[in-house]
Amino acid sequence: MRHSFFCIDGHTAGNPVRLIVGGAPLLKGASMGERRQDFLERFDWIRTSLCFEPRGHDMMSGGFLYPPTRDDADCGILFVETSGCLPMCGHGTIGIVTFGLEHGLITPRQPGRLRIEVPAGVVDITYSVIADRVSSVRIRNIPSYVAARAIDIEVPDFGRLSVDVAYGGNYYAIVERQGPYTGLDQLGAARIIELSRRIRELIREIYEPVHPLDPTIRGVSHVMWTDAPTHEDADGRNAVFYGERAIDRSPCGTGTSARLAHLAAAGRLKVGDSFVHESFIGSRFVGRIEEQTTLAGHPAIIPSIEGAAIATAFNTIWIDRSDPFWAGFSVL
Ligand code: PYC
Repeated sequence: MRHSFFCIDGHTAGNPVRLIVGGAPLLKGASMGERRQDFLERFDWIRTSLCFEPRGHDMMSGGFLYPPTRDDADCGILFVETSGCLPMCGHGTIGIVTFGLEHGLITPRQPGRLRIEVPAGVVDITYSVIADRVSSVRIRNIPSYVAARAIDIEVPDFGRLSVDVAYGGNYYAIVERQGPYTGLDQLGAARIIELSRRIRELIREIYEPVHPLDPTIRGVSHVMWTDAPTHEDADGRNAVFYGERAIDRSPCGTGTSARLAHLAAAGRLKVGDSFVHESFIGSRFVGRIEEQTTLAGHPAIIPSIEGAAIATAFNTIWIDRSDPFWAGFSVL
């Protein structure tokens, strides 16, 4: 049996985005959060087939557009990635909105504005168009907060680290320069991946953050290493690890949101401040603290992230059950 998925492929600030236009399964659920659970229970093979090798790779990420479950939203997004179905994905939203608008798949009620339902909540979008191309997308993201501070871990073959955990749509272990960590370039990509996997495991053994309003969102999934910027116009640089072998090529939208909450909680940024975040490959998002708020009693912020995406291909992918690798694989 052959399943066909028509996709628009592209990237946001260098990180892949695969918008799966044709072949989305019908999902049960009264919210995008419930539909995410249904997808994970019944259709996760679609994610693994389209994201892992041989049809994808370690960084593959994307999503489906769905009709929203609420009247005040223009559309819904379900994210798929090598690491799972994320509650929210910033670079993915920028890409999906860009490709969706450029190809007539999303019709805004008000030009330049969209309201999108994602599993983590509702995000408001503003975007600019130049000559039929979406030139930038700004996401006003969900409430972001610091979940834990100063978790001490001993990382074998590296040293002792004190790590904070913050939420920006996913839970991030944030590692700032300290002791054995002297900067991204000193570590290099292969070592960042190796250490991040260990750090995530060590944190998972002792601490599990749970979203105060949605217990299906839980656990540290991503590790963010922070550093000084290399570009004059940037305020900080990061390497965000996800899945089993990926470093985000973009500055990471939910990671930037978590970092903004982290810096605000430490008094290093305040409402109205911008923070230009540089990725491991030098691409940039502009983050901003829009508002101070609370999330079930936790001090929180509403961050926004702005970036741009480029479509690179139409891609019809077949999944044929007679292919021994129909469900995808990953080499660790
Ligand atoms: O942009 O939010 C993001 C993201 C999550 C994982 C990779 N990118």
